[in-house]
Amino acid sequence: MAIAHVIGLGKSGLAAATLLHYQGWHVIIRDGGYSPALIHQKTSLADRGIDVQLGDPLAYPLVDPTDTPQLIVVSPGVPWDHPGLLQARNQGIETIGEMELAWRNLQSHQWIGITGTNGKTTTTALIAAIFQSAGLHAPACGNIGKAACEIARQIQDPSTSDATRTIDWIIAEISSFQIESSSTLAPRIGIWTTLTPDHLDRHKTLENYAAIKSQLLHHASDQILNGDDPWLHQHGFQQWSGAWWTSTHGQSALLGDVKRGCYIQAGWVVIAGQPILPVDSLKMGGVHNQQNLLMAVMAAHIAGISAKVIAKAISDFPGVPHRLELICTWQGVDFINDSKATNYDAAEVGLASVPAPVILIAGGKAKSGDDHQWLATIQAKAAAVLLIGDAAPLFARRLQQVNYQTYEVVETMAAAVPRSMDLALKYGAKVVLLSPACASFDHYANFEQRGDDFRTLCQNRWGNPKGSVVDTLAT
Ligand code: UMA
Repeated sequence: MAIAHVIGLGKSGLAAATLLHYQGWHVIIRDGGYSPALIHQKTSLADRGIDVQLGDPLAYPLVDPTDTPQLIVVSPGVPWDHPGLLQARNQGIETIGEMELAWRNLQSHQWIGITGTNGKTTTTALIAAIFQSAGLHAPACGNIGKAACEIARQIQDPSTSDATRTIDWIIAEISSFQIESSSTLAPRIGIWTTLTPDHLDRHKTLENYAAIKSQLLHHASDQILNGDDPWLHQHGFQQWSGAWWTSTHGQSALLGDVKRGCYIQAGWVVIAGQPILPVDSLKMGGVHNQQNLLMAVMAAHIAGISAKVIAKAISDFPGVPHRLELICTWQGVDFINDSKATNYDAAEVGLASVPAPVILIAGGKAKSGDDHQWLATIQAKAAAVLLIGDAAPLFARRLQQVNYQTYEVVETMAAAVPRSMDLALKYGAKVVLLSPACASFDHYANFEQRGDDFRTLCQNRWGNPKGSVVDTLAT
């Protein structure tokens, strides 16, 4: 029996291992971690015939060469240039990412691949909602939270219902980690939302990071680019002159040789002179969400979906969990969960989109990046900042350096939520916003768990759930 190693036992690793096991491989999952949750997983996977090695240093060659795998499938969170993976490649072992494995199994279907530093989750969710409204089976997957291999497994399993097994489009949010480990991934439509420095601990330079994102677009048959993004505007035009460009600044602002694309004119989303929907039918605020809307509408138009269906889907769209998600309103104060804002740019965009004055909850595991614009927006809009997590001392220092005094180090979410209401009343704030500008791994398994904690703490105190969100992953 052919041996496959799967590196990492998170969502991607589990989905890849399950798929390969189903296809008859002898699967061994190797994970560097050793936690009670992983030990529990190992036991349940052993019952299903999948071996797990925890606390694994990930090195090749193996002590017993007869155990050498024919294939290694790598989770996105494992560095693609990990020394163990370099050793494996030097030994000639085929090494691919989980997304590449999904692509190899699903490439007979039409894909939309959405990448970019920020905006990709909302754009993905909007596209999935429009396509689903059109009666298409178009599951969202990838970085948005459902591993693409899970879909591959579902459609191959005869016990899955026929409706689930028939796929019209795959709507995949694809991170730079997933692109760099997927050399043949070639979507029908590639979308690039924004580019600002992120993940530079892994990609080293902005140029490397941009080159990885470009790869997805180069492999796509049609490209859609956000012409309002400063980096794409400056660097994308030469390279993508035949692409579909989008702009919130009207048709004359469209880039590209033929100036084709989707734009906002007189309060309407328009394509080639045809009004599609009023821009204010989208309930999510902020110019950045208008940019996401334009890219989603453009993709739907290319796929042949009618303006009527697009307009209805957008007006019904309730929002995305953890992305400026309205949790509840108490005494006129909106509590908003923007836990997905894991870097300075996303947090700045979140803060800029809500009405001032704001009580901001920020902090977690700090990331490298340029915080100047974020600090300037805090000075302009935040009445007070509550700092949580490992980044609290660093953020306190940075706020002091820009002469911002009304911050408090509260350390935990459980302390931040009640304190935020005291401060909202004191300063007449309209909004309490969790927008961390940090990864979550200091206190939480992921940003979803952090946002869920905030939501539960708010609803337990103030109930009155107001916002509801679409579960785009359910299909
Ligand atoms: N691990 C190792 N060795 C390492 C690194 C990790 O063994 O060197 C192990 C960890 O101990 C852990 C497992 O790998 O048990 C975790 O794997 P993972 O980090 O790839 O996480 P998954 O649960 O598989 O989730 C991944 C994506 N995570 C990352 O890219 C970091 C999820 O994106 C994605 O939703 C999921 O696959 C399904 O496709 C999250 C993310 O943070 C949202 N993405 C980054 C972002 O948006 O900024 C790119």
